[in-house]
Amino acid sequence: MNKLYKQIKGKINGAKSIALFCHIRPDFDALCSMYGLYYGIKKNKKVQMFTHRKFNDKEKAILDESLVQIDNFNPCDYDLLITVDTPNTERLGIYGEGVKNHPNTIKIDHHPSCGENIGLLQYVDSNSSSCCELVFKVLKAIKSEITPLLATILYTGLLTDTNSFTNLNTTPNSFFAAYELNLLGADINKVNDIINRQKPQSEVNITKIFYEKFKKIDKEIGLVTITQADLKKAKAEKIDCDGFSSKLISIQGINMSCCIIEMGDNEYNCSMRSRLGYAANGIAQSLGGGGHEGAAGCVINAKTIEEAEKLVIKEIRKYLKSRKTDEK
Ligand SMILES: [Mn+2]
Repeated sequence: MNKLYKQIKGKINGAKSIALFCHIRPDFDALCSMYGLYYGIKKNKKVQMFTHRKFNDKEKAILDESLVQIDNFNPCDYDLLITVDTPNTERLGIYGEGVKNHPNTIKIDHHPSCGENIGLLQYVDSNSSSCCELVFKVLKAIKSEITPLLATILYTGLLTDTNSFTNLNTTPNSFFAAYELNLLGADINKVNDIINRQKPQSEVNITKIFYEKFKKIDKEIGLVTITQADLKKAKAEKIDCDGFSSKLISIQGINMSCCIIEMGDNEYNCSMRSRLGYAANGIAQSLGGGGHEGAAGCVINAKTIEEAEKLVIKEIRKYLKSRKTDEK
C-alpha cells in the first residue's frame, strides 16, 4: 500500500470519534464524498458529518439527510477531522476556524491548492475528476466494505463532477472508477434518472430566462447574468442554475463561458467553463477564486451586476489576448 494511504488508514483506525466536513454551498461531489467516507469508515466508531444547509429533493433521493448535522460543532468532541472536496479554510465556512485549530486533520481533495490551506495530512490530486474518485481509492486501499449504497453514492459524485463524463476532467481513471462502482452494485440508472431526467419546474422556468438573456461577446465568450428578480420570477433558487455555465460552453463557437448570479449584499457568484485548450482557473484566480482548468469560479463584490459583468469580461479578455500572443 502506498505510504499516504497507510498514513490515512493509521489515523482513521486510531481515532474513536471522527467529524467529516465538505465545502459551503455543497454540490453532489462534496456531499457524496462525505457520505461515501462516512459509510466506509463508520464501523465501530462515532462518525458525524457536518454541512451548511438543508438538502433539496434530489439530494434527499440519494442521501439520508438525518445523518448530517448543521452547525453546533465542538472540535473537542472529535479526535480526527476529515475534510473533503475543500481546498481552504474559507470554503469550510463556519467550520473553518475549528478545523484550522484542530491537532489531527486530514484533507482529501481534487482542487489545486488556493487560499489558506487545511489538513495536516493531505491527499490532494488535482488530476482526479472528482473527490468521490479519491474517496473511492482511499476506501479500497483501507479495505472498507463497499456496499451497493456506498457505490451508488460515490458514482453520483463522479457523474455530476464530470457533467456525465463530458467535462475536460474526465479521464480513463474516471471511467474505470465508474466501471468498478457499477460492478459493486451502484444503481447507475437511478442516479442518472435523478441527475439528468428530473428537472424541477423551477429549473425549467429559470432556464427559459437563461436562454433569453444569453449574450455572445467578442464572438467567443458566452455570458449570462441572473438577478434575484429573475430567480423570484422563475420561483427558482441558485441551485436551479447549477448547470448554466456548462450549457453556455456547449454552444457552438463559445470558448469561454461565464454565468453570474446575484447572491445579495453586493455579492455575485461567477461560474466559468472553458473549451479544450482554454483555461478558466487563472481568470477565476485573478478575481479571488479558483478551480480547475475547464471549470472554475469566484465570488465578486460589486455594486451592480453590470459592474460584476464588466470585471469578469475584462479578465477574460485579458486572458484571451495573452493566449493569442502566446500562440504567435
Ligand atoms: Mn468536486
